[in-house]
Amino acid sequence: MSDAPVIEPRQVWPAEFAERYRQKGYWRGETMGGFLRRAATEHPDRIAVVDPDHRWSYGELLARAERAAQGYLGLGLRQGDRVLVQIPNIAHFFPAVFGLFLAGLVPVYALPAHRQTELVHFARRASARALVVADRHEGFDYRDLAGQVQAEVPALAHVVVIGDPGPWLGFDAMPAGDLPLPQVDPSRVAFLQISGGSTGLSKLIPRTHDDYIYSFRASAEICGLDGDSVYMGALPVAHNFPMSSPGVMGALYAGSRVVMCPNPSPDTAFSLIAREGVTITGVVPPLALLWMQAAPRTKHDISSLQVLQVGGAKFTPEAAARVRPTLGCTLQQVFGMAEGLVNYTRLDDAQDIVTGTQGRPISPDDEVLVLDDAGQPVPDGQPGHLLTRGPYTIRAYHDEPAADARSFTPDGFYRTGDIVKRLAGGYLVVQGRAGDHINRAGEKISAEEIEDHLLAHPAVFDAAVVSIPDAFLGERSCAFIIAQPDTSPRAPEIKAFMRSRGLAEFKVPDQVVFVPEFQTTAVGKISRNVLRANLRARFLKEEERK
Ligand code: OOB
Repeated sequence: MSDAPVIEPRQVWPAEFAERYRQKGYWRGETMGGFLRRAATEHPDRIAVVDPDHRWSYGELLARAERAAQGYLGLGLRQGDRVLVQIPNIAHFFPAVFGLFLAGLVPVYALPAHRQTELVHFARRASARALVVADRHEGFDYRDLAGQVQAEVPALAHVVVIGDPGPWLGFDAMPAGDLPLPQVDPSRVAFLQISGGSTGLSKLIPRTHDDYIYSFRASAEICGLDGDSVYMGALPVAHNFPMSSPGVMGALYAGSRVVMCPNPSPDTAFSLIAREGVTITGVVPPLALLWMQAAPRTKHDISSLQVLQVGGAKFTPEAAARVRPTLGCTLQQVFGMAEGLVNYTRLDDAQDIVTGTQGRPISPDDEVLVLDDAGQPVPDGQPGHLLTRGPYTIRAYHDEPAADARSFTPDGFYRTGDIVKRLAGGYLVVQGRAGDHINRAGEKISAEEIEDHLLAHPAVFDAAVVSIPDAFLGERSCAFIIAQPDTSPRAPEIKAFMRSRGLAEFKVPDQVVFVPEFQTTAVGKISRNVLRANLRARFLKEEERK
């Protein structure tokens, strides 16, 4: 066991805010486990969750979640304990996480793309006591990864595997106890989600039952979900967008059907849309481009699709205008963040709003500031820094005092790092990022995190990672490297080295460029972000000349 002090996740709004959010009916005192119980009582026989191999009613889903809750308690896990989960888009995602909620346990959501380095960081940060994974998915064996993680974090006392457990404990073989399930406080932290990690390593985001349920209940209303809707999880559902905007949770809350799509390739996704009559799903811009390209030639009937949500990264107005003609459905742009604030274009908005903006906030109590560099409000239509606070935006990260001091103002506004323009009616147009991160097809990469890994290579003297505009990915990553004297590393070697560091594949630089030096100013040292900006500018100029 490590000796690091265990810090309990908490998320607290000042009393006058909490009171207002309750009084206005945003926070209703429901819990994640509680809403599933209600849904299973109200419509037990309605289909809740489908994947290519399973089809469970709300009643069956609840029964499976209750069994899992007993199993977790039977292992000795106790209310408030954190459990790292890395589960791809399969039906078992739901009994696994609702089992945790019912047992008062706190899931920590890793993405399927995360590897050893990331998982070890999350497990340590959260002081997790168990890890729940699927056996294999899309050719990758998560049991091997679990072993590597547990070897580094022995405090992870249990590894539970959905499917063939190999050397671990099977999800269905957890000891069934008959302990009473605990009362869960809706104002407490329900789970920890992963931040995009704008600087350094990803931070953990504590969301409460009250605030999160408000965000997906209101989202489900905005998206018109009801008992006839069929929501497909195409992106990995551990991510905030497909989880709660309105995502799988909003769909279950509204009594809709959830279809889990194992991978978002047009063929897999279109065949599930046709088979299950999917009415709404969400994708990142590069996937929207792929789907639009594939749609005219598909043999699948995708006419059930009414709404395609696109978010996570900027969708160009030109691409946005092609959604209805090619896919025959309404586009909804979604601009959100795991820290809270989510904006939607509304389904009845005028076409220029839908194609030209990233929507407006969910809540009348979402406070939005657009400020200049000096912290003064800019007029509508001018670009500025987006800050926000509200009934589902966090006031602090989990155990990150230094990041909190940077990311939140003293009066509780979250500095999103996004540069936006606000238009009449509160609609926002995303212009870019203030900080140094790369938004690669919706996956956020911190330049600093990647530079630290590059510097660990013996032939790397210095490294700077920047985003380069990319027609398909939106942005790709480019690592500028100064080699150590008398060494001549090559790009494939650097990429292989990065893979060997146990990182998610999307963090391996797309491009590696060796340079003799980083130009500094006459004064000498310049800040990393100025350096990155200069490198990017020079690179783009040279590309243009070619
Ligand atoms: C979503 O959440 P995260 O936490 O992975 O990333 C948040 C960041 C935003 O700060 C912004 O920089 C970027 O992703 N972003 C967009 C965008 N949606 C997100 N940039 C331009 N246009 C958009 N439509 O990505 C997320 C969470 C909930 C719903 C939707 C997206």
